Amino acid sequence: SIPIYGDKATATSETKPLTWRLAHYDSVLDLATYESLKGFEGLKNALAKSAKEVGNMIKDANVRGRGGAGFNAGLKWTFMTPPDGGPRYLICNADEMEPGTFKDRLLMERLPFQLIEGMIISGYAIGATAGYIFIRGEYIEAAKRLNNALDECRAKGYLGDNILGSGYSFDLQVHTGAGRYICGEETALINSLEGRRANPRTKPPFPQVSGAWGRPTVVNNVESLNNMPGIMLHGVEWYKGLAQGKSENPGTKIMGCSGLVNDPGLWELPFGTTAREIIFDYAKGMKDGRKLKAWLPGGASTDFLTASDEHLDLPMDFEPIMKAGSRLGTCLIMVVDESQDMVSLSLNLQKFFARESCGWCTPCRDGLPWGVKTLHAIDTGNGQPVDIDVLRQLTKDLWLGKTFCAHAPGAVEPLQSALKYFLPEFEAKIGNNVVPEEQLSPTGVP
Ligand code: L3W
Repeated sequence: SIPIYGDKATATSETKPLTWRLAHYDSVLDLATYESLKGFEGLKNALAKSAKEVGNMIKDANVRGRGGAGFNAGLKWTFMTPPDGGPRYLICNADEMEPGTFKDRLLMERLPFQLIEGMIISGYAIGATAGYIFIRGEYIEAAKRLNNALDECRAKGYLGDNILGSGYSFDLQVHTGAGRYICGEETALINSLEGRRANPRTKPPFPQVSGAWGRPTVVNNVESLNNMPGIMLHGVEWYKGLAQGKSENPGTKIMGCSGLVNDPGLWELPFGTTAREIIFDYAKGMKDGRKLKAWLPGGASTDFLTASDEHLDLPMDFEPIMKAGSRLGTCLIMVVDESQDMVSLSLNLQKFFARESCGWCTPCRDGLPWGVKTLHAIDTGNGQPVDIDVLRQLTKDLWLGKTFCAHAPGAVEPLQSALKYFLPEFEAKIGNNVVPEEQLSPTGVP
């Protein structure tokens, strides 16, 4: 059982809006219990306002996307083509497959009604005629619980025609994916939902203009959508205050830690909580006296940071982590201890990303397996000094703007930072002098 809650006395709808119900119940799986815990009160407040007012509130609240990119969710909604009488869609991106990330699963398994309430509020604001929860195929229990919750909501008039007499009609469907990481990329997700191969599409047009079946579509992450009921319940100013002066970014974030720590888990915390607090206070430090060597801030597609004070005291927040050379990503830290070998670890991660490439663009399709081969050679004692340069060049050739989507650039983030901070480990496995960077030609070859 993964801890996600605070203690009953301090976890209230105003202090831990995403998880406070879990301080009282292990999970809330029936509608009556959810309703007894302020469930659907946020929706009722929303339906009493105009769709435009609700949209403006969410935009002002600056709910930065919790899937990894941090884009203002309410601002994204404003890019939608205005209603023309045709269908418009809201999609929840529940294809959580980022290594080390398990926050959306917990939210869906334990609080399915909160996501549904968030989606009805969001659907109302954007004038969506239908909604889909695109869920990772392996999340069988979460999908089952969501479907049960949807049935109860339909029976009680929270979904379907004329919701609670408001005149707004909307229904939701759970769509299970078939287990591909690329389906988390919003346009690949849309292709998959339509029954096509999950290749990303060109942006622009963004989905808000031409999304599912060519119609205006918004794609938001599970955790982002879980924020909406609280905002409609307590207001925008309250939401901004949740940062407790630690951050310019409002609201709370499900932060987490996994790896060889004493107490891995998830905690709902204000942006700006430091990595040190998460690893050593919340996760209770390294297991069995192990020594921290490196950590990934938010999933495997972010850059490694180190055990230096400078890095450990970084606020877990979009801008400071970016400034330090990494990305906040999903904000679920993965720790690496001194006994772990950065070459083998890099190989393991690159294998995952190479396997998950959709194969659509050449740099990603061919480049990622090349990295795997090179790392495998180094890891098995068959590396050449030039391999370091090959890997470095690869991280440059697979960077943003050179590939079709963010998959390959994300994939090379842990590799480029492993080379930056832990080069001696690679050199030791090669066992020869490495050609200095200044002696390389512009192509990276000595
Ligand atoms: C209209 C513009 N809309 C951006 C919208 C866009 C999208 C959102 C974010 O990648 C990252 C990736 C993973 N007009 C717009 C606009 N939008 N500009 O804003 O867009 P973007 O392009 O910044 O990011 P993205 O393609 O959505 C997401 C990283 O997240 N990641 C992966 C997480 C994985 C999970 C999971 O398994 N569930 O969350 C972790 O860091 O690498 O870089 O909606 O349409 N001008």
